[in-house]
Parts: sequence; structure tokens; C-alpha cells
Amino acid sequence: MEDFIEEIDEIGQNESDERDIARKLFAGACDFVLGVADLSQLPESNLSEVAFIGRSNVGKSSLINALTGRKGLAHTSNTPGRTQQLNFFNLGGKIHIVDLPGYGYAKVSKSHVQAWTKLMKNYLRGRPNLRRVFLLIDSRHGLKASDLEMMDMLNKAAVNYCIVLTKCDQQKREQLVQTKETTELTLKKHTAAQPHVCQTSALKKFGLDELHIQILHQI
Ligand SMILES: Nc1nc2c(ncn2[C@@H]2O[C@H](COP(=O)(O)OP(=O)(O)OP(=O)(O)O)[C@@H](O)[C@H]2O)c(=O)[nH]1
Ligand SMILES: [Mg+2]
Repeated sequence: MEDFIEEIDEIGQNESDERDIARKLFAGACDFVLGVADLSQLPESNLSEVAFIGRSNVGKSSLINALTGRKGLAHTSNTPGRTQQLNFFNLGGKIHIVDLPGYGYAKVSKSHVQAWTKLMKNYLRGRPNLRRVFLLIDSRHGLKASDLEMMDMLNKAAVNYCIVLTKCDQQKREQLVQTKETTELTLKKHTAAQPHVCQTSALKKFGLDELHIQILHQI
């Protein structure tokens, strides 16, 4: 791990070398570690963590699969509410990637949603290993009330987060630019947010390099 960090530090200024390191990391092993349904089950580990959150069906699990180049690593579905626990993946022994259940509408019982929302919020508020949250927003819909509520919670808990627009393959270029600008304007009022909004498509595999490098920086 230390060698690896030194390697990053030494050539950290050189973007293309950095991209190579990121590519190597994401082309290597990535394994499911465990699914957590209760905070007492959280892995005791010194590894840094990055977590993917967002409304149900926004494309969290699909984006994790696209980033790691593995189709079925995280389970995806057309039906909102597919991911129901905190799923931990170990990327090359360097960092944990955490796939979280969605918030907002889900096609399961209310009590289920309440239980996993509580679990997710407690994890986000109190996990020292958590380095960065990627808050995913469907590029066709922009920020919703539930997203703003989540952003307020992250600000209060001082959890560093980055907004990622998903399903950008479904959106026209001009609309995409507008959604990005409106979102970045809103972010100015949010202290824990990265000012830059990422644009991605898990389907067409674009916008992934930028996220690879951001994740590399959290190790
Ligand atoms: N067109 C398009 N569809 C996508 C993209 N990413 C995900 N989807 C679709 O969106 C649906 C939901 O994807 P998931 O990855 O399961 O979403 P999720 O946020 O993990 O959903 P929950 O676990 O239920 O909260 C699936 O039908 C995916 O195929 C994308 O980049 N483009
Ligand atoms: Mg999911």
C-alpha cells in the first residue's frame, strides 16, 4: 500500500501517468466482501472507503460495474429498490467501494425502506473510513427534494461529496449542459460538495476516467 501511495505522490502531477495507475488499479481484482444489514456488521478495516448514493434506480450499481469493468459485480435492476444493504467491494486491496441502497421511491414495503434509509444515514454520518461520497443524480431529472435533503445531511456531517450525473446517454447535449450548470450553481451553497459536477454513462462507458482518478486520490 505505501509503495503504491509513494508511486502516486511521485508522479501525482503528471495526469497521464496518474491515469495509467488508475487504469491498472481498476483493471485488477475487485471482489465482493460483504453485505451489511446492521452497523455492527461493518468491516473492521483500515482501508479507505468511497460510497455511491442516490435515489432508487439512479444507476449506482451500474456505475460501480462500469467503473470496475465487471458486468455483474453489483446487482442491478429495472425495479427501484434492488440494493437493500450496504455492499462492500474490495478494489485491489487498496480501497473499499460501497454500493448503498437508494432513497426515495422503491418498489418494496415502507418499513423496509425506512430501515435501510436509517442504516445508510447512520453509516454516512459516522464512518471514519469514509473518504468521499459520490451522490448520483439522474441527468434527466436533476436535483430533487430528497437529494437536497441528503446534501444537507452530508454538509452537516462534513462528509466530502461529489455530484455525478448518470444516464447522460439519454439526454441531449444542450440539456446536459444546462443541468450541469444549474446543479453547479446550487452546489455553491453546499460547503462539503466538490464544485465540479461529473457527467457519466454506465451504458456508453463515458465519464469514467475522471471518477477513477478521484477514487485513486482517496486511497
Ligand atoms: N440508459 C442508461 N441506463 C442506465 C444507466 N445506468 C443504469 N441504467 C439503468 O437504470 C436501471 C437502474 O440501474 P441500477 O444500477 O440498478 O440502479 P441503482 O441506483 O443501483 O438502483 P437501486 O439499487 O434500486 O437503488 C437499470 O435498468 C439500468 O440498466 C446508464 O448509464 N444509461
Ligand atoms: Mg443498486
